[in-house]
Amino acid sequence: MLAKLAYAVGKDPAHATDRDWFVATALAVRDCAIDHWTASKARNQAAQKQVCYLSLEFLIGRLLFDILNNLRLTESAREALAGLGIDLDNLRAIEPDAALGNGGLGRLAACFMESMASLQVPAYGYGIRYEHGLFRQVIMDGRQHEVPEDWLAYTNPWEFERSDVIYPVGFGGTVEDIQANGSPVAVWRPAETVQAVAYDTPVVGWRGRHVNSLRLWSARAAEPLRLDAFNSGDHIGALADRARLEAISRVLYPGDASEAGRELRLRQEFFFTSASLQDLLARHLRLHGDLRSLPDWAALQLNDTHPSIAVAELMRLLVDEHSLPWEEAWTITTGTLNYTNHTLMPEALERWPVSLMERLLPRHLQIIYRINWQHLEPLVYRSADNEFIKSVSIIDEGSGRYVRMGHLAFIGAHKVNGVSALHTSLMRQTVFKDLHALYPARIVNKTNGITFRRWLHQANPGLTRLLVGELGDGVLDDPEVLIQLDRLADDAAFQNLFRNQRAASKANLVKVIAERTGVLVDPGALFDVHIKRIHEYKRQLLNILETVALYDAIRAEPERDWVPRGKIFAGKAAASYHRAKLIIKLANDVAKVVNADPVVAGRLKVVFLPNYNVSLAETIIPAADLSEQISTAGMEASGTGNMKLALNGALTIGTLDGANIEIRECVGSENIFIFGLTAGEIEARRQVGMNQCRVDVSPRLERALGLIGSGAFSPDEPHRFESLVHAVRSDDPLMVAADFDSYWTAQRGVDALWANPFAWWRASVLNTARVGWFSSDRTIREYADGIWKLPV
Ligand code: 26V
Repeated sequence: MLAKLAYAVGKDPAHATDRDWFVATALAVRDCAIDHWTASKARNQAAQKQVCYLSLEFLIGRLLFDILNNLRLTESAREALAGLGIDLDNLRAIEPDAALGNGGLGRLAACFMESMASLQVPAYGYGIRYEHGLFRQVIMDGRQHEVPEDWLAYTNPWEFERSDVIYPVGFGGTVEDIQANGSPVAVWRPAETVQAVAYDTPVVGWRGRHVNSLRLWSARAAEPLRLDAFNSGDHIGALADRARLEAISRVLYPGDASEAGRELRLRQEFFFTSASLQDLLARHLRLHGDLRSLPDWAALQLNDTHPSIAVAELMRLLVDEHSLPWEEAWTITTGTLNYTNHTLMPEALERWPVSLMERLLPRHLQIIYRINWQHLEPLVYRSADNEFIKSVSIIDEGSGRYVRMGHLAFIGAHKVNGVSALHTSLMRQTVFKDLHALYPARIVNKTNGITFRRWLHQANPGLTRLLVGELGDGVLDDPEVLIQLDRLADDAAFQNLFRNQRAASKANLVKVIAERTGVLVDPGALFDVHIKRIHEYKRQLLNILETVALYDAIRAEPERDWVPRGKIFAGKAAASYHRAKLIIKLANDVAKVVNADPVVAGRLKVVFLPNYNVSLAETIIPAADLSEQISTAGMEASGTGNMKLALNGALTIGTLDGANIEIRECVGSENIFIFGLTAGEIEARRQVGMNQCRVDVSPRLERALGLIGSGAFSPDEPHRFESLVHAVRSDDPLMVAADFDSYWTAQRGVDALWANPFAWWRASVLNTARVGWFSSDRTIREYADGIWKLPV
């Protein structure tokens, strides 16, 4: 550490800041991973099929404890630093989060990378090295403001720039058909070319047994500046091209939906997909010499449709650049690619205007047309129904012409998967119904998981020590060992120890809340936690309405023995998503009034914690008593926060949506609070048409809506929340009114269980005991077995 401080950071201990110590420590720890990394690469090359995980997002968070923990070095590092008068936990807090993702999809990619390394699955993660990750959320006067994030400002000690690994990526231009050896060949002449430069980060697996690489691409202009322009005096113009090209890897798109029509986004997608495929083919040729064996040696996973241009780009590389016949190239492509779908919401399904595709990727559009024709031709010949043909076509001609990226990915893939049992079955019944009829074996389910190393061992070391004490070291290696806790669920002494761990985490969270918001939450209160992106379908509004109704009820009968609650919200809204931002304002306005009201003091506190990110999640989750998973049924593909919270012993209050259904199967229906309409019931209502079966707004909900709508929480602007209230009262598309009463009743069931500590802590222990199945190690084994055909 001292040597790193001196020779890599260039400081002596007398002048070193905590940041200097962090960098020195990280570099020393990184050294410990390098030999494992080199050995792993040698093993990979030997004779193993490799996974390429293509993802526009990797929501990694901090890496110091990930690597220390997986190398089993945490305690020795702590001691070594203590000897130098440095506290490891202080250094931990200095590392900026690598926030190269928006939410669940990006975090899943990070969990999968960790699990693949831990299971010794040879894998490359491929993505973009954004200079600026997801914005920092600042709350001012209760409203969200976005501040640019700058994670690379003080160097990134984990990465290696590979200046020798560079690929050209073209855009625009023309396609010329020429004859070569008597056969036609398409030659794409791009109008401009940008270079993709590789940056590698080691991904250290459990006990250091295996280390994979996360390879992120950075955009660099081939020409640093146009000398002719510079020499003729146009100094700014000489640099303009460079700035424009390098903008590709400048910033993560902060929407959590695809935003078709944004050219830069399509450039990002093609940029990293093309570079990754070129890298894969170069490696394959080096090792195996013949591209026809690609499917035997590589399995590619497309994380959502963002990299789905890979279908056309792999065809282009094989046919145009490597001169393979079309049919052979198609066999290779469909034998190698796989696609994971993460949402069925129509607004979120990616489609690109044909005109944009034609301008930016003219050769790819030709290839897409040919793929589409080879896919539709048999249907046309057998005179299939016209509506059916339209619905399975890659080109959407409904109004305007668009390329449907989900269809492209589906048709080009060997397997297509959903991320929970319900979501996969809805894929078969809705968005991909007709494609599923054509390719009935293609859709498979792979229910999401989370890495227990980060979400239990690192985030909750106290609970982990308790578990190791009771169950032995094996619980660190095999999540299924947790099931042995079942027998301790009724043991009052164990319950007490379990409870003490929660109390310690709550005390810590109370401190963090006080520091960041000034609100003092009673550590003895039930911590009711709703943490995730702010989205209407996730129904933070339903929770706020219940909060207001509870506030109203406490004020009406302050003498009753109410269960004290802390309602804790956190999450970011997309910068342009006005209704989501208004929900944040409402949560803050309600918090202000409730927290200042002496009548409810000691019974109800409401908190909105700013800037939710991976690190804040690691602080909140171990302290949660109740986990809010209350999306409108059928809309949350899986959820993964639900798994993290249950693993740490929080009871779930939730709808029958996403993986909540499978969580209920594992923990038992008596250890979870389920409420609300099912996806099937909601679908039936929609069929009838909303008007015929409008729910009555119950008196309790009516009062809550009335308070919000009349400005009780926004006296400075009484109509501020009118639009939110109006939506619930009128067509209620997200079933907030329809589910309110059943949610209220479920919440009172929560109160009743809390009032019986033995029963509560029994259920809490059983949650931790029974969710071993949600380890991402299990998920990765299923991908390896069912999709990648790889031994694990
Ligand atoms: C985006 C949008 C945008 C427009 C409005 C609606 C909407 C809904 C969802 C999305 C998310 C896009 C993809 C995504 O992040 N999906 C998430 O993937 C997680 C990992 O599989 C999963 O746990 C979440 O349920 C799913 O929302």
